[in-house]
Amino acid sequence: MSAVEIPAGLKELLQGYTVEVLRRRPPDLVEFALQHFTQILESQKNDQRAKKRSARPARKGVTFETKSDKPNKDEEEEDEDADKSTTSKYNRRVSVCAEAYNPDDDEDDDSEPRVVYPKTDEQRRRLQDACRDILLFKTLEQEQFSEVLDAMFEVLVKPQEHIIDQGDDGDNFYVIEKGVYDIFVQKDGASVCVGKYDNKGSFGELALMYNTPRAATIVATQDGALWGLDRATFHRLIVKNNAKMRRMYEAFIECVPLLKSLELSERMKIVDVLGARAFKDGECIITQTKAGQQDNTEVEVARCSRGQYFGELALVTNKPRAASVYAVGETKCLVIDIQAFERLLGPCMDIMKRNISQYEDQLVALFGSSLDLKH
Ligand code: 1OR
Repeated sequence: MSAVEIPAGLKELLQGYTVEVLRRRPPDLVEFALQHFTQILESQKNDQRAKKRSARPARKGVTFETKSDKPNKDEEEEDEDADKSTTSKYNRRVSVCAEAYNPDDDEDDDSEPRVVYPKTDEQRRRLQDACRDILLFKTLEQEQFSEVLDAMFEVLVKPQEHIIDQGDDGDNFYVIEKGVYDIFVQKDGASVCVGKYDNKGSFGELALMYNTPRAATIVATQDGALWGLDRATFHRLIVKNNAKMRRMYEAFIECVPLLKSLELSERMKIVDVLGARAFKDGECIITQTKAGQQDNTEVEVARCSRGQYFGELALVTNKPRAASVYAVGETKCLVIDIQAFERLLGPCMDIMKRNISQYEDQLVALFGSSLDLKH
């Protein structure tokens, strides 16, 4: 028979419980045990948090500098600006008021100091790659995006390292460059793994957007690399910009005929997934699939303008792109990816199909022959 190993601390835990039972003589031993051990757990957690706050490891390879047109801003403003040194980036905020952040309270936008972490070309390239598909960055203009990249700092993490702990105040937003990260959420007093990030994506936006405690715990499962963005810059560039763009897109979507058949709530969901892309005069936006085609001359068959749409045909029919689309002048398009298209535009499918029949009529008129676009 193998010897049974008694886990360290078990004796003390049970002794402590027994002493408390004898002292207080509770009527329900199980319920008392629950209270007693929950209290111990909570105080352990608080200790760990306090330790973490005071001894957060300095992150590698980053230096910090701030740029501002008006460096002497009022001291009573947000404490983010209080200590901008190399260590401040990972400090936890001590307190957060429960008030939700209002993106319209931006009277002092220009006086916010600009945060810049200098980067090598190689770091910037890696950062740009990691940020390419981050939804929250999609509506940024080039200049703002560049400012966000300037402000991001590299965070190297080790296996089992907690990047975020549920219940803490939000300090940074994180974009994943590499590594796998488990997501834990407290359920009935236990920490449950509810998902993971696998080498891509971002997390930590909720607490910063809504001024709430962290909603989940994020733990690295292997060596990883993240890019952090501090709370103040996240507010200034992402939250405010997204609120502004959202208002603009909401107004725009209201006047897109195709989307009129959607419920208001459905239209709002579309706003959540829109990305913006700008094209230069003559730039190709969609390329016709030319397999087996003999004649390469292109003929303009239609021109779309504000409020109209293109690119749906191949998605509806699951067929190759039937036409090329070029920008006429400087243009800006709102883009919906295929997953969101399928998920959210179902109710518009009939209208799209009806319009596809009109393409066929147009083609007959132009070329005198019918192309079966729908089947
Ligand atoms: P945060 O600032 O609250 C924790 O810090 C982050 O974990 C959070 O932002 C999200 O970016 C990320 N529920 C809440 N937060 C989540 C979840 C999540 N998943 C990732 N985060 N759920 C899991 C969904 C698979 C819901 C659990 C009930």
